[in-house]
Amino acid sequence: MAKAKAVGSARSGYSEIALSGAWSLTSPARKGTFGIALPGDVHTALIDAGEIPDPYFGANEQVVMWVNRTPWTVERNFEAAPADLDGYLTLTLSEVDCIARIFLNNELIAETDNAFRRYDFDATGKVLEGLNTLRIEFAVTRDVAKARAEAHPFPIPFTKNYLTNGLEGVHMNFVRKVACHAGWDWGICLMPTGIYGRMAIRKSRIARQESVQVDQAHGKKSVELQITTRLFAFAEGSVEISHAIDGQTITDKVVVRPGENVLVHNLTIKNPKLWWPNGQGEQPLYELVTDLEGEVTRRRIGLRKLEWVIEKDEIDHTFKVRVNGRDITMMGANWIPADAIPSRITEPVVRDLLESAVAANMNMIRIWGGGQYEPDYFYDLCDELGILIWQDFMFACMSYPSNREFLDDVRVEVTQQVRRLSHHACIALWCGDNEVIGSLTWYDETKANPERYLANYDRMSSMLQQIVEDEDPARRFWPSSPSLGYLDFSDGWHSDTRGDLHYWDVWHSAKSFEAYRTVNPRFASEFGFQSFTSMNVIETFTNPEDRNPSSPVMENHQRNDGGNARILETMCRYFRFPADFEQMVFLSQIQQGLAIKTAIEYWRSTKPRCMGTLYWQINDTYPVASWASLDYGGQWKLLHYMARRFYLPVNVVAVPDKEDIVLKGINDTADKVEVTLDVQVANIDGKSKTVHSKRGRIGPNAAAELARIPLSKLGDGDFLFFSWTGEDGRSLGENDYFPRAYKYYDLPEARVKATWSSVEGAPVLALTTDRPAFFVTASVDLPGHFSDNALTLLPGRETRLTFTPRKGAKPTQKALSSTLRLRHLRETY
Ligand code: BMA
Repeated sequence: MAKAKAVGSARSGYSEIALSGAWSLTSPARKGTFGIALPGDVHTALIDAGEIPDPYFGANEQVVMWVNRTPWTVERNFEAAPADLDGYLTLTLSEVDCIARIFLNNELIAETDNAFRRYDFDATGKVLEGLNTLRIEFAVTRDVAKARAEAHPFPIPFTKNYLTNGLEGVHMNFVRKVACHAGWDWGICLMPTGIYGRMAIRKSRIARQESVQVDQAHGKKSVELQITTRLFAFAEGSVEISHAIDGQTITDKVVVRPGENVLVHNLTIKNPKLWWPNGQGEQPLYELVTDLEGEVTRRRIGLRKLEWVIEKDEIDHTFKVRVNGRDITMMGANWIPADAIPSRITEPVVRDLLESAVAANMNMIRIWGGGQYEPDYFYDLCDELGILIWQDFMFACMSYPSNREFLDDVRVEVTQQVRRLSHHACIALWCGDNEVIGSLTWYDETKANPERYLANYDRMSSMLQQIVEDEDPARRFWPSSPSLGYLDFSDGWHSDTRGDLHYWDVWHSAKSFEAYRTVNPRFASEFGFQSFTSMNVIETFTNPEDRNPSSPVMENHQRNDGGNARILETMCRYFRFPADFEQMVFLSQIQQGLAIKTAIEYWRSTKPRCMGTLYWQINDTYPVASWASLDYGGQWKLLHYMARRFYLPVNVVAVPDKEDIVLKGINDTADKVEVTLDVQVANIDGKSKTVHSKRGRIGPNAAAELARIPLSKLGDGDFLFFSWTGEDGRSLGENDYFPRAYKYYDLPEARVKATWSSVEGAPVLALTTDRPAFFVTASVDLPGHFSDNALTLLPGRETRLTFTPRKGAKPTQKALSSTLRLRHLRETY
């Protein structure tokens, strides 16, 4: 029997019996008892017990599908000492996934229904001295969802986004659970069951903490903090609470009454050290310690004034972020849950992914509405790393019910989430949903009765808006992504004068990459292009005979109908066809990088019109062909290397303009910059001539034309190669531009040479070439990433790369050298 550990001290009045740890797992429908670690999920327990194979391998998705059609029960014993019981008890369970009945000592004491909520059940008088048994019985979510959908007065279609590979589909709009658990157009369908959040029995003398929120009002040299604490009191009485921050402590004795009590305290921080997004300044954090009679919570507060500026301008309306008075262009990507198997979402995994975002010069991540509200450590990491968060509420791509019961449940969910997260400096925007407005035009049912579904939509949307206005008035609510504004239900996939844009015509409608330059978004919050996941990742889920783009296994690991064909067909448009499977995988990543580079370089160059680009998507939930720039597991695909360059704060990009190629300087810093731009017309035979070499100036936070090269200067086999240096002569970057598709160039068979050396003990890889070589990419079979990749190498120049191993790893020079692999475009055919 597991013995529960009590925390807190008897004197303080607060203590906890932790319920995390070893539980047993059974099913009324199956034989056997297994162990399960909670917080955790059933799939992980069954994998560990050898009951199911790796769901990510081959086509095992269907092999393990029975798991989510089975009801599961978890159970454990715990002991309570007299000291654990001399107060009021709360059973706190959060992220219970999903519909469950909770039995304490065989008595049904509570039910859960919503994986996005924290449940606090009164367990006073129900926990016995000595041995207790807690049992949680989970229903089969898909069956409950179906029954609810059938009982609803009119049909509400669920998203068909994930119905590839013969999947049955789940009415995910009738249950509050991570929508992509049922699969998505990049996601496996596992429909996991489990508990992923806090699990404890909390003993309070009279009251417990519910939430602590911190509002900031910025003055000239000080910040006023308003700390709003919600307590739940079981009885009337007096309690003592304190808040300590920056060397100041407020202690207050208050009389509480049964139910919710709201306390407000004010503090002034003088000479505040301001928090800035990545690339704009530091991220100082002040620790706020709240102590309610021994129940201690800690929050880290970044002091910054954040505004989302939506104002009329000569185009239509701005859509931009202003931090501490400075307009800042958002650069980043969309985030989906870090793994399809919830137990695998851990702090180190998430930290690694977010650090890769920062390494690619990103300053914003959008947490997409078909995934989850992320755990506390996610937002702590973003505060620490300077990543702003566009936070969707969890609704995506379909209509949801708007009856009283559903809205009441969502009201609690969203109120709790806003109260949990609002103190974080990183949260920039609350957004109602992902693509729900647009989805009204996707389904036969919604198209046949648009008034009904629009009215249904507005009930939820207006409730979400009111919650944000009431709970976090300093932050903006944005109705949907994409949206054109308040009560504006027009097409956010093409209008580019206001609001945020999802531009999908290049991937989903097979338009050319140049089509990205036909739209001029104010803020592009989604656009993407797929590639295959890297070869070493493909090897983890295939047998050698599966390594073919139209094999059943590769098609199973492509969840967007026709996706592999789209990748291959696009290759025919831009490249010569690759020689074999491995080269095709590599070329697919070149192609993906090129598509997104085309979009982002152009949109950034239109600044201040466009003040944000978030490509779809940064991560994967399992190994799959997708739009992600990081492989499942965190390895950098070529797009991620290219993102680091196209998101450079001081960048120079080529934009075709009729008969010219315009070289535009982009400056995202708050100071003006002077760069010396050197432009060469280079030929694939290795010859080049300088056509421009001049100093140019780019104002603070601006884009400016630095040079204009007539296209007529470029003959057959020519391309532009340009580099720029700062005032101190230091190289700031290099870039190139091919006026025609690569397939039209007779690329030479370049021999790229790599030499390792050691600089201050760190391994450095020097690359040279005898002829021009493109998208030169070094890789090693070790976790980590190079300082750069997907490089253009010209003869007579040396490019040096360093390798950053993942935390904790210390690769030997031998391991680096023996696993080094170089690839480049010419080698693919
Ligand atoms: C979007 C997203 C997701 C989807 C992606 C790719 O618009 O919101 O629903 O995965 O497109 O199709």
